[in-house]
Amino acid sequence: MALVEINFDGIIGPSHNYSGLSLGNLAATKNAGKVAYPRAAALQGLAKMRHNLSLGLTQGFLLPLPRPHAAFLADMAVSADADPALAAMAWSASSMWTANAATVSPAPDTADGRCHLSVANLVTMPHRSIEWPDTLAQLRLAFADEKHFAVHGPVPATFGDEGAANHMRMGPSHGETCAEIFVYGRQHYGEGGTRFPARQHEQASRAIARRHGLAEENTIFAEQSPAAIEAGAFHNDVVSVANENVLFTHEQAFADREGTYAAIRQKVPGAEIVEVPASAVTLEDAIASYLFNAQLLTLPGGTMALVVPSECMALAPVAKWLDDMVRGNGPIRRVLPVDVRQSMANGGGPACLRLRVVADPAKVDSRFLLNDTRIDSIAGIVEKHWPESIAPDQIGRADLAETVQNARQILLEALNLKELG
Ligand code: SUG
Repeated sequence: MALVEINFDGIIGPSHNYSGLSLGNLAATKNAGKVAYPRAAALQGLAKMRHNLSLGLTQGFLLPLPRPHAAFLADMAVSADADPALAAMAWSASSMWTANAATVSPAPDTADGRCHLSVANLVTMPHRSIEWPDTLAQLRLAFADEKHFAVHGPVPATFGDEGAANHMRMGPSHGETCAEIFVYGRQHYGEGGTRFPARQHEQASRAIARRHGLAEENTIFAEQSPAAIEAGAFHNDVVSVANENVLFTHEQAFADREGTYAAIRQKVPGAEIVEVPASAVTLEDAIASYLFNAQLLTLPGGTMALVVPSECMALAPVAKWLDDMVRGNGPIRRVLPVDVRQSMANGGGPACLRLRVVADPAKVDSRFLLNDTRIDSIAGIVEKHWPESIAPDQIGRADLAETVQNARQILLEALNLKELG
């Protein structure tokens, strides 16, 4: 069985807009009310997928969810045009950030030797809490082979779970047993307390580790530093990313920096921790550039490359740090910038846009896997049917709702995935 890392990127949906829905996500709140460009956004996402495919990597995708979410508005007893805030939630294209779709424990790590996926409940943000039923339907289809996959429902909603964005895997190679690192946040109340929500609950992470059948000796639970959450790192993947034996992280990512590094070194023989000190790149610059919301990838030849948002090149301390890193002798040998600006303006960088699944591609429903022909076909549909722009006052309008629904339907038909309609 050939286990490889497959990146499932979310196709950016036709209702992509900027509604400032995520408290603590500084880009999203800063850009609230701006005009969004769904067509350009989706084409940027597809260009990133094409880029990774051209590197020789295996690439999959997940589909946009049905929007506007009529059942949510009905449950809230409002009509689409009655309450702009609720309408924006029902219209959000936030499922594009598939790093929040599920937590994935590949077969070599689990007790029953299957790859386990737990859909994330995303309860902290109302617009994201409505994603999981449709995401689950999609995961059950893509990973329907029960001999190789176990797809779980969400953990109880009282414990917030944001999926793979707060989960890392480290070990000698993707196909071998690895340590799984779960990063959770804690709310600190009172004087000196936190303004922003901690979106990943420790108990959600622990429940997932148990249901996935992970061995205790290969599991680490680490608290995210409250300072990082305060600075706008609403998920761990805004301040850390791991691949095989390498952790690329900001000095202020974890509440207990030394303890977390020690646990990693103990459980991951040969672990290399590439730490960016705050003296070189402040937490603020790391979050503004999304330096760590990068895809750390092992290329087919074995070289490790970092796919970063192009914003990193525009911020001098970050660009310098990356340049010095590549000139040095570290494990990350290449830096590859990509333009995902439309997603970035909502706080979603290259790493947010993908869900990593280590599996044998032959066991995945092939309709969810990409090749150049399929990307061309998706891009053609986006060019023709995705709205060029969405201004805030258009959200909730019946004519735009029809355009958005129609665009998704055409995509489902072209991909032979009508059962998700
Ligand atoms: O949940 N933004 C997303 C961004 C998710 C990024 N994902 C990872 N870090 N893995 C969020 O905060 C903004 C939508 C709006 O405001 O219109 C939003 O949902």
